[in-house]
Amino acid sequence: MGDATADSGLDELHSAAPAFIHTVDASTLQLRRAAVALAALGGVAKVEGSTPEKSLPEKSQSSDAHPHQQQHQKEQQHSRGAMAGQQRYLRYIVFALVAIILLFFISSSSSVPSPQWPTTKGDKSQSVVDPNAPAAPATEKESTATTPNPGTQLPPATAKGDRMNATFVTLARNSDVWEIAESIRHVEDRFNRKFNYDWVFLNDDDFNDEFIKVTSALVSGKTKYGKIPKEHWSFPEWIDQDKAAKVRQEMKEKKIIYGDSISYRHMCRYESGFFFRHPLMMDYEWYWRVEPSVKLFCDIEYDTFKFMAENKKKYSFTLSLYEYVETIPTLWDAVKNFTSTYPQHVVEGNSMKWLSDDDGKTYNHCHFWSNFEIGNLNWLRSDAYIDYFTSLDHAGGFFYERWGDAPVHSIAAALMLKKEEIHFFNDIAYYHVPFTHCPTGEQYRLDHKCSCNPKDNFDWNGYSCTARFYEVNGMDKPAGYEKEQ
Ligand SMILES: Nc1nc2c(ncn2[C@@H]2O[C@H](COP(=O)(O)OP(=O)(O)OP(=O)(O)O)[C@@H](O)[C@H]2O)c(=O)[nH]1
Ligand SMILES: [Mg+2]
Repeated sequence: MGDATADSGLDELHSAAPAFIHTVDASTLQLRRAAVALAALGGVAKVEGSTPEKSLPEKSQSSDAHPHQQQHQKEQQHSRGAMAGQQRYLRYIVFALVAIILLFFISSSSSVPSPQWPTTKGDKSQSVVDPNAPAAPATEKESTATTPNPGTQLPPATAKGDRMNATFVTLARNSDVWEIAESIRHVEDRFNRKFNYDWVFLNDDDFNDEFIKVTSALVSGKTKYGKIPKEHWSFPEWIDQDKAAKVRQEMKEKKIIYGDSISYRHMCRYESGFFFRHPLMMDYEWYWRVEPSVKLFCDIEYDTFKFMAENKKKYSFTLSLYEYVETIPTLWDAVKNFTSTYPQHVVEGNSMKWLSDDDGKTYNHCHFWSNFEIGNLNWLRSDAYIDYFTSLDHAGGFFYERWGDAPVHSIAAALMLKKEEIHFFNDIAYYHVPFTHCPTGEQYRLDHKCSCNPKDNFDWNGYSCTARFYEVNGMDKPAGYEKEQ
């Protein structure tokens, strides 16, 4: 009986239900069915507990009344019974409606998803909302969560015109990821976001997923990741291992920086003779070398690669200084051996005066600091440069001493390029620990939103070779340089 009552009650109520009830979904309807069943049961309980007759007021029902009166009483009783039935029906409806409305609100509030608050760490979709959370990795960018920082795409390049066949290049270990991330941000913010040049990363090991994920998210151009072939990162067969090990021990005792490091030596040799020959680099004509933890302090508004090409430059620098003599005691002898074997590779109008105070007899140790370089890859791939590197490599100084790629590149540029082919980028404000190049000239610094302190500029310091570069090239030093000496 209960089921039938509930169902019939439901049918009655359904037909009388307000329109909004028809708009709810199936699960809500289930709940509402239960509510109606309850309401109907409530109605039945009421019927069983108090009959309609008993609920009506007791009037005289004497049998000796006038027949008309009896009829009247009958009619009254009949109409009272009908009224009682209507009132009862109305009560059921009201009771059931109240129950439905109550249950509807209860079920609604529990079936609508509650707002999620960003308190749970480790939940991907929430961590991007957490203002204290670390930067969202690439996979989190795919989250559908709305965040207050939705700009996940790098803005399009704004500089008009063609691009050069050029790339940034970085030699790095996986452990350098955060230091190179910092450098990339500087380069992108000050220059590359406007040009979107590619970036090649080279490593003697495989790059891991984190390195690739972090760096590719930061670079506006294409990123490419290459592994260095073993033969470019190992001891050549002509190197005497015992002799090399003895040197490392001696340099360690003398506390020469990186003096006992094998990997540093492989790195210097690789940067001197191989990076420009890596298959990934073969696609390009121009490169800009970037190391971990470097900074750019001023906006660069023009295409530096195009500048190099249009002005017939092949090599460039921002900082120059004297090399640590202990690391290159026989380098100049090896260079002289090369120039006497290949005199055709030494060009007229070169920068020998920048390298030597006595026409080439001795080396003054000036070099361009090669952690920053913008240069021409075809020059490094030329016979002249390859003969030069091969000659030095056979002399063994990368392992028997600790020749750096900076003096190796610098001597090559100074002897095998015309002096006009080497460019000093006064306008590229640059830092690599511990030296700063901050452009001389206040108006330039203001116009290009520079953030370096001119007092930190190394150029006019006695340990810099940049003043000598100006003199050798017959250039006027920038106005105001005296104040920075
Ligand atoms: N893959 C790889 N890269 C290296 C290794 N050693 C150095 N490098 C990279 O080679 C470049 C020069 O190394 P650095 O350690 O910066 O050498 P540095 O500039 O003389 O010395 P710092 O003052 O320490 O910067 C950087 O881009 C390094 O990330 C190595 O063993 N493997
Ligand atoms: Mg470095």
